[in-house]
This record gives sequence, structure tokens and C-alpha cells, in this order.
Amino acid sequence: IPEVLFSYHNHRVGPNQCSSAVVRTISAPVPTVWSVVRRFDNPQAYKHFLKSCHVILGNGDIGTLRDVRVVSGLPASSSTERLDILDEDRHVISFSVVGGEHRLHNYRSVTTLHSTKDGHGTVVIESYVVDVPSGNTREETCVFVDTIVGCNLRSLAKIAEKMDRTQRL
Ligand code: A8S
Repeated sequence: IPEVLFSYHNHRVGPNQCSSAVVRTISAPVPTVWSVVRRFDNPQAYKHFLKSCHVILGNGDIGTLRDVRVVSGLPASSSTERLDILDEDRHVISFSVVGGEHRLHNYRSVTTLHSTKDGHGTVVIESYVVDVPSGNTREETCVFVDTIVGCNLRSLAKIAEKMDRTQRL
């Protein structure tokens, strides 16, 4: 098991928090997937629950803050998020939710990319920790977040696989 799994996906989980991870294999190499994932200023490129994103502080370095707006139909309207890790060599990005109008307080996620053995594919691991909202169970919270993250990774796969096909024409 790679050492990044221990160092990055091992979250400190408080008594009223829940934590989980979503894994997805993508048929595109790591540099292609990373070119989409690394853009902290453009998460809506693959996160379809977001309708806009504005960087409100910083220029892409650690500590950069973004304000995202959420599409209607979700129990949320906005989120303010801080870039915590952007490791271009190890392909790690992490952010935490620091404000906004939603129910996922203290959400923090870590996304890491790993090359498949043949080098043509990417395994994406996205883990998170979040407070369990009052009135919800740990289980309900994980189902909700796993659904959002799963949709995001499915959309990431579609985009990266299309980029890869285009690049190889
Ligand atoms: C991400 C992951 C998540 C985003 C959640 C889980 C969110 O943007 C949405 C709905 C909410 O209720 C919370 O990587 C929040 O963006 C789509 C506004 C934070």
C-alpha cells in the first residue's frame, strides 16, 4: 500500500463527525486527470452541482479561498473553501469548507491520483471528513456525501477520458 494512503487519507475523526472515501479508476493517464483536478479555481469543470466559482483570495497557492455557488435543488446555496494541499509531484489536492450556506460544516477532503500498473489509467481516491448535521445520522451523511463525490468522479472520468481520446487522435 503506497505511503500516501497513510499520510493523506488518514483523517482525525471527531465524535460527531463521519468519514469515508470513494475510489474510481479512470481510463486516462495521471497527467491528464491531474490537469483537471489541480484547477482549484475551476471546480465546476467537472463538479456539476456547482454553477459558479470565484476566487476571493490568493492566486492558487495554499490558503487560496474560493466561493462556489450550488445549483438549485440541493439543501445548499454556497460554500467558501480553502486550498489546504496542492502537491504537483505527488498529485494530491485537499480543501476544507470554511463557510457558506449549507449543512456540511467542517467538510474537508483529500484527493490523490495513482497510476495504474500499465501507466494508461488513473486510480482516484477521494476521502473526506465532515460534521454530522443535527437531525441526521452518520449513515445519512455519508450516503449524501458519497453520492456527490461519486457523481463528481464519474464526471471527471468522462472528461479526462475524452481529453485522452482527443490527444491520441
Ligand atoms: C466537493 C464535495 C462536496 C460538495 C458539497 C461534498 C457541496 O458543494 C454541495 C452540496 C452541499 O450540500 C454542500 O468536492 C456543499 O465539492 C454540492 C455546498 C459543500
